[in-house]
Amino acid sequence: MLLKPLMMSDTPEDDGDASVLIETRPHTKRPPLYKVLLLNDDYTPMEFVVHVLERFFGMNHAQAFEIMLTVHKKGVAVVGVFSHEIAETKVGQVMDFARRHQHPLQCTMERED
Ligand code: TYC
Repeated sequence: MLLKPLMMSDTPEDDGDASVLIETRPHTKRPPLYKVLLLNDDYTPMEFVVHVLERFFGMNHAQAFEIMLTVHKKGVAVVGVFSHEIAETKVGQVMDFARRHQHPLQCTMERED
């Protein structure tokens, strides 16, 4: 919210555009973050999912295998949290890579609360 400081000369008519605006909001509003989710399916090979997690999410093999198994067992897992632009890029990269290899792997994003 922007407030114009009250001046001695302030009147309803004195509303000039030379006045100083003061930012009164106490905290800077941070942009929202987005969870990138990987979904299970019955056909994508486990090794392919592990490779995706290593390639696009910077996980080591053990981390990638663990997350892949979580998705396999639970149906979905968060594989990273990013700005909107980075999350969109990751989702696009995974979806393109899966399609190029003819696997039905699905990746989506969801705004964090
Ligand atoms: N369920 C798959 C299988 O049994 C493996 C898999 C894991 C697929 C994670 C997708 O996001 C996924 N081959």
